[in-house]
Amino acid sequence: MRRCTQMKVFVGLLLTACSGGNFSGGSGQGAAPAGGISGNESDITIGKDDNATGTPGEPAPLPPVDQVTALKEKCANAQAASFKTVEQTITYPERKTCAFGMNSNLATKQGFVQASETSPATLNLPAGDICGIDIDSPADARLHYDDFLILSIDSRIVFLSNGGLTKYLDAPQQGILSWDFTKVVGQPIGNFETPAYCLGKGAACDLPAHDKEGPVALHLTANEIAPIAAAIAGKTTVNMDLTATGDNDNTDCFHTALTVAVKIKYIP
Ligand SMILES: [Ca+2]
Ligand SMILES: [Ca+2]
Repeated sequence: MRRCTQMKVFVGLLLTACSGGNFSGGSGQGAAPAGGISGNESDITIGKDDNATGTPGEPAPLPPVDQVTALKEKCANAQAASFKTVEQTITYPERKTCAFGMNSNLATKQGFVQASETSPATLNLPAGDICGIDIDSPADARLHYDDFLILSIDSRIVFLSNGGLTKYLDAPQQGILSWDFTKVVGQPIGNFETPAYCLGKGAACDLPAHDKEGPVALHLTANEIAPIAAAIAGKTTVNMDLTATGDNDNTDCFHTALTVAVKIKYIP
């Protein structure tokens, strides 16, 4: 299964690269390796630069609260001129149908979370302290999905389109929920129309409801993103995956193609 996932990542990158012009200047791609070979001794830390060998789906552990608080304060107190931004365009191609009864998926069962399928992507990280992440589809995008959709960065949930499923997950740590399909598989959905969970109560979070079409707009400030930012500090890339779930229908584990611009604000 891991081999398949890695191959999907590889193919996804090829597709993105071949589509041309999607990377806005490739600044994100250029910045990350530059930081990695800077020779800064603080970069040479065990476990910090091992994205390629890390276990897929295993998030970097959240650092202690005081470290996260320090990052929030650094972001809050920085002069406007100290911030830089990198932008990357990620396209998740359309995907359809659940492989019911395969891998971690159960057989079909109406009204239960029986299956999930993931469209993987890789987010390039700049070298520095991340103070905000904006994720925007084009305003006229018509994202549509069935049953539910989860966007995660390093397996930390950015949004989960049915907030009712959060009760099956581990309790949030520092306000951060982690996506773990093994925790929700086989659980009753309850209400298909429960509103979405989004990271950060105060953050802008727009996404279409179940069985609706619309754009995606998520604007995460340091207040929301700092625990994740501190956890992934030192990495040059991180998984940013889109997962769709299903209960029993042929039309499940479905999402339309989604293109998002990911703008990362950081202090070099
Ligand atoms: Ca159904
Ligand atoms: Ca369904």
